[in-house]
Amino acid sequence: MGRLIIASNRLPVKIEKNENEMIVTPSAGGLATGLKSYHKGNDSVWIGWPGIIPESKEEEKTVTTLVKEEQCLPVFLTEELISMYYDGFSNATLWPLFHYFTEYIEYRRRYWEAYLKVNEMFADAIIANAKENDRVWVHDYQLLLVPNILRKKRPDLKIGFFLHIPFPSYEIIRVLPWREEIIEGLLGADLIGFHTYDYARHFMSSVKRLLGYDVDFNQIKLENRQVFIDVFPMGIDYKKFEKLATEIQSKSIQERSRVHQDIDRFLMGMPDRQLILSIDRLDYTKGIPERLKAFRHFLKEHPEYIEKVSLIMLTVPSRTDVEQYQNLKNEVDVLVGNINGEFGRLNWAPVIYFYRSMPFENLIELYSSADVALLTPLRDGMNLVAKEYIASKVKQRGVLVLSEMAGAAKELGEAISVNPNNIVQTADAIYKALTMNDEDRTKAMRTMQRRIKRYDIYKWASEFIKALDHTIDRQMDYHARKVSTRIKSSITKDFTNSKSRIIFLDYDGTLQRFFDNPQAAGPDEELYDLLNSLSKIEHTKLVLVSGRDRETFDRWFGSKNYTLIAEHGAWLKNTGEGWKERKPVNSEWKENIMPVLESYVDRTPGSLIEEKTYSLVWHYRKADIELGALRALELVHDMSNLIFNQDLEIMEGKKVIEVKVSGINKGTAAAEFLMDNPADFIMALGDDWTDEFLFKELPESSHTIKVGTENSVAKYFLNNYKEVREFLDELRKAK
Ligand code: GDG
Repeated sequence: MGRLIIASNRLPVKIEKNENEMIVTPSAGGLATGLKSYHKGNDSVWIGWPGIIPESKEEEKTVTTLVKEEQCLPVFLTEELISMYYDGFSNATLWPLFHYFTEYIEYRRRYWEAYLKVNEMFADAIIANAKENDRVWVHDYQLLLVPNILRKKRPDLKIGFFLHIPFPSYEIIRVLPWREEIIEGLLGADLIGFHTYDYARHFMSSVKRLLGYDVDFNQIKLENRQVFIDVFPMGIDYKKFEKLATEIQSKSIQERSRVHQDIDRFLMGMPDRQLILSIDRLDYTKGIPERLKAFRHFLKEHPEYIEKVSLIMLTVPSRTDVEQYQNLKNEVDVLVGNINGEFGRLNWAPVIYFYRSMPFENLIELYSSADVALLTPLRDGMNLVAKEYIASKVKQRGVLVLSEMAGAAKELGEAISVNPNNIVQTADAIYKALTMNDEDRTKAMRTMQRRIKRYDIYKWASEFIKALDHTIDRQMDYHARKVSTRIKSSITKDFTNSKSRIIFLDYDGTLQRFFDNPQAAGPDEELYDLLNSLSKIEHTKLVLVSGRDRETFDRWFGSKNYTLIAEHGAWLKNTGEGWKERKPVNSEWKENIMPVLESYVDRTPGSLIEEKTYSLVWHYRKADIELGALRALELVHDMSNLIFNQDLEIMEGKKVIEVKVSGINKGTAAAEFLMDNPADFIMALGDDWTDEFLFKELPESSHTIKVGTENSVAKYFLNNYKEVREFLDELRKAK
């Protein structure tokens, strides 16, 4: 197992200072547990804030030495930085933004600057400790910029990132003034993991819309590398919960803790009493007031449950200095008071409310005693409490009511699902949970247990690391095919040593960049100069092979000293000759196809039709990215039916769909040309799907180069038209 550097805002240790002594205890949090075998093995290290501001240099040294024993490395932050980076940008800007609470977002430049600074501090600490080719795993929304800072300074590192909270839709993230920086920050990683596919999908859509990068399934194509996106729903230490719950259940009454005895007394106070449990940090994302309102509604609708059911609500204090959290605390206090005032009895309270945290053992006692867990966040990345409850129900006598807005809802389909904003529906769900028969409870619980047990925190961590390693293999594969200096010099050598040469060149995307308006994409002076001098080299033929119509090609290159193949091989023009039609056909078919394409133009703003002798082309480069892609799928489907039994075919290019007469392609045209013009050096460059015909038809010894990183039969690839021009320039200079 290779070395791993883990980075998260907080170190997995607790530091307590009493009198003059410092005590460090490792934390038993989920992340620390899951990563233990990676962290503690092979001289790995965990980098993060130790949760303490040292009062002197000496204290700083002591903390550093103490946490080092736990294989941790501290990043020390000042009070000012904590307030600006942590309370500020992380918790007052990103947290509400990523959880869809746009009205709470604070936009402050000073917060952003501190965030940038702390992310740089983290990256520097990582770099100072990273050996060559180490793996780095960065966690969560406080460190979104770290991957890219690392990538720039240390491209050798293998960087993974996992986001523990939701990634919001593009419509939400677009409001952030620093949205591009945030996304670029993340794209420094090789692998980015999310809890659910929805978050991954939102991220990929934002990448496309904000930065314009191509996204191909779960890969983002950058200029010189790819970023992989995947889904890893975080699990829990299942066996630990199961084991403790089993032990607790088997304890005699006298051996039980005070909390457990109180629970027993409550349950025995009346026959058929039931307990509902909720546990969360007191956070506005957790839907606590909505939950209380639903419980109140339930008691109103079902007075028969008075004295028979209580809601134990454990809310852990969180971000207590922040105004919204103080307001929320007041709101919850008032609601709990109202409900208890309205429905309570001398010996019974409908809501048993704790505003504090509890020891782990008590938590398990609550989980294993509760008949129902009522977890109703308005937004939640995952919600581990739901999984912990399931693992603790060793006798399977429990029902989970879970918000559909929690990431966990994607895996826990057997839970009773609610929209937490729907008070009536949630109240109904409480009733349904309390009245569910044993058989149904057991069946649902057992199914969920099996699933959660399988994909536990260890599996989660190992799957991520495995995917990171695999990603790196794929990056290496990618670099092996890239036209490197070594490959360039071998092609150049072959070029200079050969007696006769042919270079096939596609135009759009290969020699020139894409323009929104294809007519604006004519050659520039630099390109003319490059092509002219290449074509002047003795015994060298330049062949431009394009899907372009011959009129345009004639205008741009008609007078030049190179061969032109236009309209995917339908027309050919040798140097100094006129255009020759390779396969004469009639154009009647266009009458049927044109109205269909027009209907697509009408329904897809920004798209347009181009007519060529042998084809009709629908361009959608200027249309909305997602609408364009959707319509393209629809169009291909419609067209496949329409052209059935006709001598036509559909070609899907880059942001174009072309319906054309079949049997005509760049490959057959090139093969025909080679029969009349044999050569001992053949090279072809193209970026499009249609260029694959060309690569396939050429003799095995040819040098085939794809422009772009999509799958191709070409031997090598270059990233973009700029790299093509640079390479051609080197070639002409070599001769
Ligand atoms: C973030 C995302 C995502 C709670 N009260 C006590 C206590 N806890 C423990 C629970 C559980 C953890 O805290 C809470 O985890 P959640 O997942 O529910 O929520 P967040 O803290 O908001 O975490 C979340 C998570 O990251 C992981 O990716 O699921 O969506 O917001 O483990 O048991 N533990 C003890 N006493 C308490 O009183 N000992």
